[in-house]
Amino acid sequence: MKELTLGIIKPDGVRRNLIGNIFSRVEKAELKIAAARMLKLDRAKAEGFYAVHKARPFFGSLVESMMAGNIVVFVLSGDNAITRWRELMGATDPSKAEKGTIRADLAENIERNTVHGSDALDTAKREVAYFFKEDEIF
Ligand code: IDP
Ligand code: MG
Repeated sequence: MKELTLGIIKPDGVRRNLIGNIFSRVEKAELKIAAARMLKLDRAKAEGFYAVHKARPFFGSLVESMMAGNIVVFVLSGDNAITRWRELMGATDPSKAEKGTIRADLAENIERNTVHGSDALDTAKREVAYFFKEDEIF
């Protein structure tokens, strides 16, 4: 099934010049970049994005790390794009992620883990709409 999913290159990834490396992996996997933009999150926007994690002990620190610098938000489209992008990313904790995944190869630690990806159809819908209008997605 053709899906849209939201990806983010987090501040640690942008700061370490990894945009091209990450987009190159996306292209090699034959996912289509249907929208992309660089921006910096303010506190309200970062907290709103991660609202599901509000009760977690790491929430405050996660929000700070997402506000620490520029990010690149993008939409991927393709068959099973949600799962395929999660597979490219690897597990949340880079020390547990499979070799060859973005997080295993590039991430700094479990919090500054370089990339985000939506985890299901409903969250993908919400997250894509959180950053992009329909007429910005190609
Ligand atoms: P995901 O990004 O792989 O979907 P989630 O469980 O949704 O992982 O967590 C969202 C983000 O919160 C993670 O990408 C990571 O930046 C941060 N995070 C998750 N678990 C921890 C933790 O145990 N310590 C610190 N940060 C965490
Ligand atoms: Mg998640």
